[in-house]
Amino acid sequence: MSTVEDIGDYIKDNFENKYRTILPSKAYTIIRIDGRAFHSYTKRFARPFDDVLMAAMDHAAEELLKQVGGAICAYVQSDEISILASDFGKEATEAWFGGNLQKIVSVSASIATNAFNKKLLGSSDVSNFEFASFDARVLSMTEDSDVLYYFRWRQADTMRNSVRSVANVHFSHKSLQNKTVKDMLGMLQERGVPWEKFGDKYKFGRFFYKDTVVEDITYTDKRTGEQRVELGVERRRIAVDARVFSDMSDLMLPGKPEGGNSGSAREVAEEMGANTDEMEEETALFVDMITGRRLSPDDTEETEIKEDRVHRESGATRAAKSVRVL
Ligand SMILES: Nc1nc2c(ncn2[C@@H]2O[C@H](COP(=O)(O)OP(=O)(O)OP(=O)(O)O)[C@@H](O)[C@H]2O)c(=O)[nH]1
Ligand SMILES: [Mg+2]
Repeated sequence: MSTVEDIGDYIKDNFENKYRTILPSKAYTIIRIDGRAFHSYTKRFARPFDDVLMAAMDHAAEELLKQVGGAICAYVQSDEISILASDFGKEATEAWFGGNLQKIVSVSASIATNAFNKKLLGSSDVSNFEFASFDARVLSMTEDSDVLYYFRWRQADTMRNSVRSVANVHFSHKSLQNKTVKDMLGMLQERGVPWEKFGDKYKFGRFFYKDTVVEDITYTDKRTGEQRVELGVERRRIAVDARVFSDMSDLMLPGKPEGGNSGSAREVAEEMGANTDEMEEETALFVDMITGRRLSPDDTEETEIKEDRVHRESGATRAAKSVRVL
C-alpha cells in the first residue's frame, strides 16, 4: 500500500463495499418509513388521533412521493409511511440510486425526518418542540399480487390499531385484556363511541398518488395587463384520499415487470401451510363492518370521494378528496 489511492481501494474493497447491496432491477420497491420510539414521542399528542401529527406525517409522505425516483404512491398510517416505487412503467426507467440499498434507506429516512420536523415546527409551539427521527426499510417484489398483499397487510394493521387506539382512550387497560378487535368494536358501540363514525383517514389511513389534470388556466398578461385563458394545460399534482385496497387498480400499478414471475406471497404462504383465505377474510371482515357490505371490483356506485365515505370504485376514474400542486 504505497499510495493513498491504494489505501482507499483496500478500505473500499474490504470494508466500504462489503455490505453494498444492489436491489434487483425491473421490480417494485417498497420503502417503509417508521417513527423512532413514537410510543414515547407521541405522549404529548392528542389521543387517539392527533391531526397535527397526522399533517406532519402526510407532509413527509408527499415529500417522499416527490423525491423518491420512480415513486408511484404512498400510504400513511400511525407513524409509518409506505412508498411504492418501480424502475419500469411511466414514472421511471431506472432505479433510484441504481438500486443501492444503503443510499435508498438513508436518504429516504432523512427526507421523511426533515419534512416531518419542518412541518411540525411550523405548526406547534416551538418551546414545546421535540425533533423526531425515522427508520427505513426496503422490500423488493416482482409480483403485482404481492404488492397488493403488502398494502392489505398494512391496511389491516391500520384498522386494528385504529380500533385499539380508540378503545384505549375509553376503557382501562384491564378491561381490554384478552379482548379481540371485534369485542372492542362492540364495547365502543355500547359506550356510545362507535368506531365506524370516525372519519375515513383515521380508520383506513391516507393514500397519496400522482395524477395529471387538464385544466384551463387564467392569467394576467404582464405586457398588456389583459386577462388571458390558456386552454387544456396539463398539470401534475399529488392527490390524496382514503380507500380500501380491494384490488390491483386501487394501487395504480404500472403493470407487471417483464420477466417477473417468482412465487407470489400467496403461493409461498400456501406452500408453508398458511391459510391465505384467512388473510383475505380478515380484510373483508373489516370492510363489511365498516361499510355494511362487501366491496367488489365492479362496485362502481361511488365516483367521488366525500368526507366520511370510503372510496369504492375501482379503475382510474377516481376523484381526489383534496389535491396539491407538485
Ligand atoms: N397520541 C398519539 N399517538 C400516536 C398517533 N399515531 C401514532 N401514535 C403512536 O405511535 C406509536 C407507533 O408505534 P410503533 O411504531 O409500533 O413503535 P415505536 O414506539 O415507534 O417503536 P419503533 O418503531 O420500533 O422505534 C404508537 O404508540 C401509537 O400509539 C396519534 O395520532 N396520536
Ligand atoms: Mg415507530
